[in-house]
Amino acid sequence: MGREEYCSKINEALRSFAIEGEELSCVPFGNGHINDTFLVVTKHEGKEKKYILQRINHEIFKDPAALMENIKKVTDHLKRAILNDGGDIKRETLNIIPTKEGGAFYKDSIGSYWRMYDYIEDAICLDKPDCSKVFYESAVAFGNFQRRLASFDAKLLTETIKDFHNTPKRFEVFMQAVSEDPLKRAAGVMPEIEFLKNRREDMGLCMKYLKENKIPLRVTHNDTKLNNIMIDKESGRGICVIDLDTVMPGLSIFDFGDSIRFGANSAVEDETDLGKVSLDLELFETYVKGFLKGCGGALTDAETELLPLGAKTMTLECGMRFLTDYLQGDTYFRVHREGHNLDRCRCQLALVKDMERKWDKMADIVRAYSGGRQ
Ligand code: ADP
Ligand code: GN1
Ligand code: MG
Repeated sequence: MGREEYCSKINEALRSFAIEGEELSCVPFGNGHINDTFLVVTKHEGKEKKYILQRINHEIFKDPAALMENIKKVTDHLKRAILNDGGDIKRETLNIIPTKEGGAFYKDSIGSYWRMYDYIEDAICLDKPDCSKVFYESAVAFGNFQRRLASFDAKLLTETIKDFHNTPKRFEVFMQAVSEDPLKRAAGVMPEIEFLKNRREDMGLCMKYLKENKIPLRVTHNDTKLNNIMIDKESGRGICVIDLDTVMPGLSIFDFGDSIRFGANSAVEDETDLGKVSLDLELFETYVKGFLKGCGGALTDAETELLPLGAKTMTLECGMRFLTDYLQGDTYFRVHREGHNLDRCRCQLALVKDMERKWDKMADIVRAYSGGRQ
């Protein structure tokens, strides 16, 4: 779609939502890899008001109506829990702006799906923690999120992406991409392919433990990157968990693990200087402490013990997903440069290597905070 056509679709979408005031601007916003996000500013009764407008990626989320139904149910549940905790429902969860007809999304004339949220004021999103307090607070917030959803009936949710964190299934898809190799890229990434093949068994362990009922299936976020949480500018607290597209039944250790993969890396997710990539053990410890506190004793002993494995599995899985996308021609994750997915993959694999070096220390840290000693 050309720029002009895209702008006309944005305007069509904007006209369909029940927003207050006259639109002043609408600009691309945030660093998400999946949806198209815009910051919309309007003027209402002399005051500026901000909204988030998003075009839902319906190549990836095949049933946006069911997805929005999930978000409606989850945010309604969260609002009750937040009120119970004495919190502020305007700032501590996403608030859907309805269309003028009362719907949760708008389908435009070419079949794209749009939604709007209230903009969460005086809060920021980070791609790297700027201090350990921020990371601690994000851990508490993701832990709280899990605790607040513990009483939510998982059967009410549609699986928005099938087998999202089914790592063995992801491995099969990866191997298929290697054998089909549509862009003839596999020859250039043999060390990465071998690295992943050598860890096939390790990366299937969490799903094996789930099958054997060693760990429970819960309602989880499934995409717990630091930039999926809003940090209050004044207090530095993790005020609101956002990006609820993948809230589905899942593993607590994967929510923990994805946060570690992203936020406890001493480098950014797409760092090309692999010498800078390492697991920051202080940040790891900080997150363990905050997450266990937020979960409020809800995790079983087995889940707690498996936190390091959750971190390693999410890092391997994410590296494998980036490589799969690179082999398939960069059709899933938004890329900003040639070889971007390969850079992201190499960074994840370097982080896995460092986790393997620090494995005993990771286990010691978790042990020190388990048993309610946080
Ligand atoms: P994606 O699925 O593409 O990652 P997100 O829902 O995470 O999309 O949104 C992308 C970015 O937009 C976030 O990282 C955040 O910076 C910003 N954002 C999203 N929702 C809000 C909101 N309600 N208020 C303020 N900023 C938001
Ligand atoms: C995507 O949507 P975003 O940018 O928060 C992806 C996650 C990956 C992440 C890697 C729906 O997250 O699973 O871990 O990129 N989301 C989806 O940065 O695939
Ligand atoms: Mg996001």
